[in-house]
Amino acid sequence: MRRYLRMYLVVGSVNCRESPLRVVEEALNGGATMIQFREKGPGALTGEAKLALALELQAACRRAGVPFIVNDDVELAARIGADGIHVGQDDESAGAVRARIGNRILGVSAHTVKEARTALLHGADYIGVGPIYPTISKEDARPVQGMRVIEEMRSQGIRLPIVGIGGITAERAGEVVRAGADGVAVISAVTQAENVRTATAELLKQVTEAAL
Ligand code: 3NM
Repeated sequence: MRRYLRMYLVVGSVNCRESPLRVVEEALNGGATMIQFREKGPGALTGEAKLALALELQAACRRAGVPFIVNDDVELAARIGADGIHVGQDDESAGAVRARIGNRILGVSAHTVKEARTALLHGADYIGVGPIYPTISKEDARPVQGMRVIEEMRSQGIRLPIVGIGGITAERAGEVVRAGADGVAVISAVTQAENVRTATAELLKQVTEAAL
């Protein structure tokens, strides 16, 4: 699990300046280790269009041998046979999701040590912790946490795989890993980059070097 979290791209059509398929393909070429389809925010696709895009992105991930995770939408994940699902604290309870998805990957957003412990009890395979820095990509993001929360989780004995999220750039990725994360999850640092492939590769490099 930990190696899938190194350079985890979270993406939806709303985040992309060009076709989401092209963004995902280029990120995979740059070494993205896992992809999450997060179709949220103003103008997000729904229904058949959302399904069609999910299938397109899933196919690209399969070609690359990289897990494809669906954010929040358990129905969609089940329908397409996604490799996993990521849920927040406000979404369907992680325990209920685990019961529905069997041994597929379950990711849960956790903001405190208590939420991390609960996620573990509910069978999470990893937790997403953030926002580490201010983010432009999530309207209802919680207050910025900084890296302290990751350090605190580790010092309190949370051994679950952790991916940091929120405002992470290549310059900041190393310190997130040194604080105790296994990798970084990003939207804008990759989707808004001039060159998606090289931006992804640089993030992966920073994480890998910091993990040594
Ligand atoms: N979840 P960017 S922050 C999807 O704190 C998401 O749980 C967050 O986008 C959390 O890399 C966030 O552009 C947005 O800041 C991450």
